[in-house]
Amino acid sequence: MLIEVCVHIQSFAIRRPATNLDPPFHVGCQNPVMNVAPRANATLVMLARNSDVSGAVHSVKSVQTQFNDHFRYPWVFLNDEKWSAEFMEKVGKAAGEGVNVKFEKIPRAMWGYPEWIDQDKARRKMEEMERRGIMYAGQESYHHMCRFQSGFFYDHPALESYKWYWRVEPDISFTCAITYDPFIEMEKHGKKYGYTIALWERGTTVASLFRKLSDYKARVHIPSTSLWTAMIDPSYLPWPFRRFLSLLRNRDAYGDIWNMCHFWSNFEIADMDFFRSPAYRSLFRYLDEDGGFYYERWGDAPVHSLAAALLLRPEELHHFSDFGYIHANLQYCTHAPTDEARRRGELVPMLEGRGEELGCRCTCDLGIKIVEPVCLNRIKQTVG
Ligand SMILES: Nc1nc2c(ncn2[C@@H]2O[C@H](COP(=O)(O)OP(=O)(O)OP(=O)(O)O)[C@@H](O)[C@H]2O)c(=O)[nH]1
Ligand SMILES: *[C@@H]1O[C@H](CO)[C@@H](O)[C@H](O)[C@H]1NC(C)=O
Ligand SMILES: [Mg+2]
Repeated sequence: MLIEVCVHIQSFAIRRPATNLDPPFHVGCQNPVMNVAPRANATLVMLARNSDVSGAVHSVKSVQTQFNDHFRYPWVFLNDEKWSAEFMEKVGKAAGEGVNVKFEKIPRAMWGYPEWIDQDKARRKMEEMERRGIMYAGQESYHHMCRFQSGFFYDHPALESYKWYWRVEPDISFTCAITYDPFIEMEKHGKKYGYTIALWERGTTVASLFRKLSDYKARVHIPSTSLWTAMIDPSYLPWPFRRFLSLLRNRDAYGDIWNMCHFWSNFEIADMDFFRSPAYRSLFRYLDEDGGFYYERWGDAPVHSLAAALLLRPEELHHFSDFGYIHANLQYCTHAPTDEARRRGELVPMLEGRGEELGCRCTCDLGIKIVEPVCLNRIKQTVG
């Protein structure tokens, strides 16, 4: 049994490729800014409410200052309700002159319960989750939002004509200057999905999501990539006892558990044609019919992440290791504080491969928690 357990655990080890398949696109500052190539078929996208106006202005200013003043990609703002004059005026002004800005409404069919959902059951489950302290679970609109961001945004008429998007949320900041065009680089390097933060999801929000996807994977015969394996922690119980663990949440039918690692989707630069592919659409339909967007609180972050792990090759993902980023009370930082430096409030730049400095004119905020790179390290084993 001991040997069986060792062999089982060993089968989850990730074999690192011999060369780094996902180095940063550029290191340091590009001087002059690399904005002379024709623009990509791309747009910046923000989903927001009218009440998010000040956070939206903050985010737009940050993206404009660090990147888009030099590149002038258009913005699309999406809302399930009519935009207020105040939002359009303030946010439009933050984007500045010479940038195309659209304020769009989300069609009814993309936001709200599909007909097969038992709404009484959904409300009952939401109250139950709320009582158990699952954040936002009692808020119906949050569930609609997660479902929209999982399976509909890429079909919105205002986004249909674009291939690439950069998702921006209210109240985020970019803490480095971005002096090259990430869309062009993604295209050039055959990338489909880009992220900056990888972290742990709260298991209670998505109790059955991993099991459903794992069963789907078996049913439609999707082979395991190293990225899928990187999302799993093997069970230490020997066969045949292991499979009884499958009754617990976030486990697959064999009893192994999702390690809860996922990409934080509030920043994403991705190819919408990936989400529009028959493979992703059929995966989303399968999840949507299950009802977990309402009976549980499936977020679009774990859905995007596990779908990417299932359907993409590891080298089709890109870690924007040079994009310092703050969302709410967490950040990804290109500069690591050493103990000594922390006392003096100083930061030491992280070096990439050949000893070159990551990022350009980065300023990390020592007052904001830096996400531990545990998930990041596990995932990055798949590319080098
Ligand atoms: N139009 C609209 N946008 C929404 C609604 N609920 C959430 N959003 C947007 O969806 C995104 C995510 O919502 P947040 O409330 O930030 O949720 P979160 O990022 O999971 O959690 P936080 O850690 O609180 O930021 C933000 O861009 C919100 O503006 C809604 O009911 N209507
Ligand atoms: C942009 O991308 C979309 C989606 O792939 C495509 O339908 C459209 O034709 C592209 N537009 C241009 C100008 O290439
Ligand atoms: Mg948010």
